[in-house]
Amino acid sequence: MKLIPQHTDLKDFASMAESFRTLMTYYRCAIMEVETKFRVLDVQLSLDGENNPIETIKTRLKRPESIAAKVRRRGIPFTLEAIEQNLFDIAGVRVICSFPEDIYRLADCLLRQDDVTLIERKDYIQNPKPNGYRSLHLIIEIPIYLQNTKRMMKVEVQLRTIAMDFWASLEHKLRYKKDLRDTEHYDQISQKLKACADMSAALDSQMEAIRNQIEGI
Ligand code: 0O2
Repeated sequence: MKLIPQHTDLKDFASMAESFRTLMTYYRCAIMEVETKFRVLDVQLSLDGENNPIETIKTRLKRPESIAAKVRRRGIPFTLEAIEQNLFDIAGVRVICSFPEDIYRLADCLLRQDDVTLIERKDYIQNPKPNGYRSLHLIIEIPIYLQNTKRMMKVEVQLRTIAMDFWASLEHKLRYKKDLRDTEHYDQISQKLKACADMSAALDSQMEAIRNQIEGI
């Protein structure tokens, strides 16, 4: 179904808006499912005598304006089907961990669950972006159970340490505050941000080494 075809009358528009709202509700349900999976893993892993591996979980549903902007940018048709098939980050779950090792342990536990299908994995921890951005990104598909049916939904999961999240949040804030791309400051600021990313990576590995040393005592 076209989202907003030409010559749409008010009744058609209301029905399209309703379909969009329904789809967004399904994504919200998928977010709840994935968040619960992580909360369960957090509790269970802490039972094994370890500290809780998860510090925080943040979730977000992509805003309609951001969906529209991405659809336009990618040249995707403005239909609900095309949006669902092509945009994998409408539902987002960000899991903030204490240590890098926890990220991989949680990701493995999640992907071993038999109702979770991995669609795509991008490891920006092993292979950071040139600007220094680090995180493990997973696109997964999970079922949500509705009144009479089961529906498969895609969710983007980003796993990061506190240090990775600190850097990414500030970099995002600074980057979007002002478009510096065409200014003389761009290269210098990029270099400074990259240096901060390297420091945060070093901090992560030192804190992890201390944790492992303490656990070995
Ligand atoms: P928001 O509001 O966080 O969702 P795509 O999003 O698929 O078009 P790409 O590059 O294939 O683009 O996706 P990728 O690499 O998986 O990264 C998408 C998301 O990761 C971004 O979402 C950010 O959340 C985060 N991210 C990726 N690179 C950076 C970076 O350099 N700095 C920061 N701070 N975050 C980054 P959105 O859609 O940009 O925004």
